[in-house]
Amino acid sequence: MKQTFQVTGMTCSACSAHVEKAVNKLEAVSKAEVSLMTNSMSVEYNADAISPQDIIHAVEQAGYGASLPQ
Ligand code: 9UX
Repeated sequence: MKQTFQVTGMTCSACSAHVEKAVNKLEAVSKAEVSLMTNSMSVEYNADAISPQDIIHAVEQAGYGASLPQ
């Protein structure tokens, strides 16, 4: 499935690359695209294998914040 997240804590373009890399590293993720402009991230992943919380955790492990859109 495809899910959009809000991302916090990114200030430069290397930040967005870090977040993208951390999420793309997850086995169940086929594509993660981060936008620094809109502080958002689009993720295509296998929902049978991981949950949005797992993706949020990966972002947090990389030193940033993520949440589902309000
Ligand atoms: Mo840029 Mo982001 O120098 O954690 S990589 S601020």
